Amino acid sequence: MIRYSEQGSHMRRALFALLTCLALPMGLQPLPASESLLQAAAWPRPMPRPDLSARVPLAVSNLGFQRWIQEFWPRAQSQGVRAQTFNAGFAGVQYNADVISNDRNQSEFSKQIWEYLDGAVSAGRIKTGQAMLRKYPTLLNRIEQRYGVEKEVVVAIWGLESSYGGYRGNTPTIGALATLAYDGRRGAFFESELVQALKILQAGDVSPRGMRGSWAGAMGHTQFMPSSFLKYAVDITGDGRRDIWSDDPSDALASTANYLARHGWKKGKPWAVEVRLPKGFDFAQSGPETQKNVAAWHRMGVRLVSGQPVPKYGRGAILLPAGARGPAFMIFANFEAIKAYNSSTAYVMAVGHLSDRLAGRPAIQASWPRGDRALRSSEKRELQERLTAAGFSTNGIDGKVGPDTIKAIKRWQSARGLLPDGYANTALLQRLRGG
Ligand SMILES: [Ca+2]
Repeated sequence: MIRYSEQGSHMRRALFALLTCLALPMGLQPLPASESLLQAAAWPRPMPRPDLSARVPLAVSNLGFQRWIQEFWPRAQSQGVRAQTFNAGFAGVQYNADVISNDRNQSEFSKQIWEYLDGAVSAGRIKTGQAMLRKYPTLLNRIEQRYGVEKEVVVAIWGLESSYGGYRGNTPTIGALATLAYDGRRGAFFESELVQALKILQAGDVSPRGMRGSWAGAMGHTQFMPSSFLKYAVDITGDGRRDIWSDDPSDALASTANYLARHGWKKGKPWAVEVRLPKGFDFAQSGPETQKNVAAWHRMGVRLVSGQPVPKYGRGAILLPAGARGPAFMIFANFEAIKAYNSSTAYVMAVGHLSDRLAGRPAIQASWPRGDRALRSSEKRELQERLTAAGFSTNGIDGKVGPDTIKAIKRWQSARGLLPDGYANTALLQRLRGG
């Protein structure tokens, strides 16, 4: 699922919501009639967009926003949205400044993967997940049989996406997506999602009032974006509606299993197993791009943490989420299926590990390098700039350590005769600064 980071201070969000309320004009804007919407193409271009980061009065933003909705109508219509759907969907919709404040809040600080996993796979989340397995045995077994996805994996995604339905989000989806589409940062993406959301309303799966979710447009128990809903949502209750929003999680969980199945989930295979690397392991062979059969890894001395051989699960790769000094994993095809849901390695590991714990498998055995602090995004940008300047391109400077940056680090480490584990920490940055 394509999703935005939704971390943010609840306190700050509450304060911003309060300011927003104070700035709101009394009453809601009247809904433009479809006739006026049809004239929209003849409207003059809107004024240059206000600088939203300077927190302009909301009424100004909302005026431009209402004009944008008028301009958007013919584009929606050309993609099959009917006027009745459009008007019902946009009834009372206002520019949502809170959505933009969340979108702009890219924290300078990020969590280390072990801090993320501590929270994501906490004792409380494991316990609640076990309670959910006991609460819905018939439903979960039916989903497992129909889609071929283990119930613990479906429940793990549920636990991470909405704390088992506890935090599904209460932001009206049309307003959130329209605000993001109007705002322009990734506007084309959000406009496309907005059209898909209108099509969901048109199909009758949910009412405009009932279509709610996160500020970034992710909806229901397992936080589907509208485009994913249209491709993968299913009606397992048989009432003719794919209802991922209501308290009953049946359709949402079946839809999640369908999503994983359609992204290649293989029942009976693990997402990963924790392994022990031999002394003298060639770290240049680590990373998701180097796939080998289990037998080939076995010949190189790779074993389960217990010392036993890794069972024949097919092709796998060695993942070192915290470099050579942290735990090592052999990841398999199911890792990629979870990654289709959310591409962050930390997310995939959290889903995978939570599902393992729900199935009664043990905690991660090796210890994390907990003394390492997370790099700030300014430091990550500096790291990327220095690697690129040294001839090891990171394919852009975005302040995020993704696959290209990890590859560049590994090549730089190899060229310097260092252990090429691709791990970015302060020690690596110090070495890069040292020339
Ligand atoms: Ca249903």
